[in-house]
Amino acid sequence: MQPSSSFTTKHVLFDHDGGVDDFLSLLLLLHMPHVKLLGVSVTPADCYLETALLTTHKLLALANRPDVEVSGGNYHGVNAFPSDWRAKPKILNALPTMINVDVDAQAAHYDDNTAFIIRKLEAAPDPVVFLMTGPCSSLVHALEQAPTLREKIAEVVWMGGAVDVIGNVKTYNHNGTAEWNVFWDPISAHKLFRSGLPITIVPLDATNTVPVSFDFLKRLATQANYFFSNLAGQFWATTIDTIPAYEYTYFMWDVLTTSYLAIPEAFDFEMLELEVSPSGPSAGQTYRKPGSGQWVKTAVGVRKEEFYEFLFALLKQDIVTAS
Ligand code: AGV
Ligand code: CA
Repeated sequence: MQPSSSFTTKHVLFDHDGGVDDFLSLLLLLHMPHVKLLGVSVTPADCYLETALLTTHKLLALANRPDVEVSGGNYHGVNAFPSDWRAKPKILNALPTMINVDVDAQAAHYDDNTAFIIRKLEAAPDPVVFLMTGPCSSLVHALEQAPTLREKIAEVVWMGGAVDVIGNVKTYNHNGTAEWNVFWDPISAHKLFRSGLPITIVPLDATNTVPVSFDFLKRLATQANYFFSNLAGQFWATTIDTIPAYEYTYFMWDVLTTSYLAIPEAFDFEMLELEVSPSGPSAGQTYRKPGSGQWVKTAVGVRKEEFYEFLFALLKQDIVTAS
């Protein structure tokens, strides 16, 4: 299914953390006709920042969108991602389609994405959708510095949380209830869920239903004559080595979350009152707190076929020559 062109334009600020599905999310955003991408901020969480900035710039170059500004963050959360996960997306820059894409050497410099977010929100003509496919620290820190800019945010859309399912953090001193994007900086997440901002989350409750499967990749490969289907297939292939352990299986976490911007009607939502544990063995857990939590629009399911058809159709579009 194609995204409906009758949608009004959405101004989107995108904050990602450099995982493979974060980059697939960037590809999707660049294909959505109703999305005006105002900027990309990279939080150095599930990645190494230099590599992630390079990949971001290479993808923008391939999509002929070097005009989209990019900024990296310099805050590091309290619970670091495992090094092997952070190093994994380095493969992306070595793929034949990516390795010779020339980007400015400046692309890999350290930066202050908090100032960047503030500047972009100030400049936005209308309230924006703030899409986060990594931890929420950058947004929370930006709003702490410039609280009035919350008026410039129409909706926060976040891949984060595990409400009625177990988490995907498996590490020392933790009871397994948290999802990684929340766990990386549970203190910021705790603040976000007390901010009163309009928040939509796509937690593991929804993403667990969409693992990256061989069947999906096989079908995508049948349309590999389309440039971006081919590229996306190469990206996804790098994630497949971890099946079948649950904690290590690659799901369409960020891809599903980003698709919400185009096919909201394919999702089932519940309004839930939620809170986040800021510390302790359950740090980063997103739990129900009836009566005193923050109301959060929570994705609890998706019509899978609709979602997959949407991906197949979108990745057939050619944006290489678009200006
Ligand atoms: O918890 C899901 C988040 C998503 O934003 N990330 C990966 C996605 O980009 C962390 C994560 C959980 N399990 C992982 C993760 C795994 N097996 N490999 C890499 N990252
Ligand atoms: Ca991510």
